[in-house]
Amino acid sequence: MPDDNFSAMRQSIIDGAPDTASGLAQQAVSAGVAPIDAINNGYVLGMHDVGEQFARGQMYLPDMMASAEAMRAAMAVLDPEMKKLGTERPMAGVVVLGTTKGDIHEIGKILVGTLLTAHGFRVHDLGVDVAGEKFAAKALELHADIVGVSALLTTTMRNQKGVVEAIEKAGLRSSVKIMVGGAPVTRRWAEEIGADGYAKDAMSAVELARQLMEQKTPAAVVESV
Ligand code: HCB
Repeated sequence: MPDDNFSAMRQSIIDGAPDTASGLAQQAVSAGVAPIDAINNGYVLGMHDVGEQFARGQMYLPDMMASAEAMRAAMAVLDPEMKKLGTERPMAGVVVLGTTKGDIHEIGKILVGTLLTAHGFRVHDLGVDVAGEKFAAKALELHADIVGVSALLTTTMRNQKGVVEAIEKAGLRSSVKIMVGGAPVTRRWAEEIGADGYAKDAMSAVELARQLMEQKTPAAVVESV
C-alpha cells in the first residue's frame, strides 16, 4: 500500500474522523493489505501523535475522544479480518485480559486480544476498570493459562501489582502466567511487580504469550520486543 494511504489513516485519527478512518480501512482490506500493517503503519501512529499533542496542551480531551472513536471505527473493519486468521488454528492457550482498576483505556488491550485470538488463543476480555480480584476469579473459572493486564496511566500502573497479588492470594500463581503492557509500562516495572513478562505492542504480546506457554517453571521476566 502506498505511504500516502498510511499517512491518510494516520491523519484520520488526528482529525478524529471515524467515517474516513473506516473507509480507508475498507479500502485497505479490499486491496489485500494486512490489517496489522494498516494498524501499525497508519492508525497507531496517529494515536501517538494525538497523545503527544495532548501532552503539549495542543489538543483537549474531546479531541482525544474523537480520535479514539476514529480508531474504533477503523478497528471495527480490521478486527474481523484479523480474527479470521485464527479460526483454523489449534487452541494455543486461554488468556484473561483486562485494563486495570481506575483506567478506561481499551484500544491497545482490544488490539492485543484480537491478535491473540488471530493466533489461536482463546481470549476472555474483562473490559476496563477491572479490579485484581475479578482477574483472579475469571482466571480460576476458565483455568486460564495467562492473565494480560493493560494500564495506560502512571497512576493506574500500580494496580497491575494488585492483579499479581490477587492471583497469588487465589492460589493461582503457579498455574497462571501474568503479562503486562501499556504505554507507561516497562520491562523493569514488570520485574518489580513480579509479573512474568512485558510486551511493548500487540505482536510482541503474541510472541510473549507463546513463550510463556512454553515455560515449564516460573523464571525471570521475559521481554518480547
Ligand atoms: Co488518555 N492518556 N486519558 N485517553 N490517551 C494517554 C494515555 C496519555 C499518555 C496522553 C498524554 O498525556 N500524553 C495520558 C497519560 C499520562 C500518564 O499517566 N502517563 C492520558 C491521560 C492523562 C488521560 C486522562 C487522565 C485525561 C483526562 O481526563 N484529563 C483520561 C483518563 C481516563 C481514565 O482512564 N480514568 C484519559 C482518557 C482518554 C480517552 C477516554 C479520551 C481515550 C481512551 C479511549 C478508549 O480507549 N476507549 C484516551 C486516549 C485515546 C489516549 C491516547 C491518545 C492513546 C491511547 C491508545 O489507544 N494508544 C494516549 C496517548 C498514548 O498512549 N500515546 C493518551 C494506541 C494503542 C494501540 O496503544 O499503548 O494502548 P497502547 O497499547 C499497545 C501496547 O501498550 C501494548 O499493546 C498495545 C497494542 O499495540 N499493550 C499490552 C497494551 N496493553 C497490553 C497488555 C499486555 O498484557 C501486553 C501488551
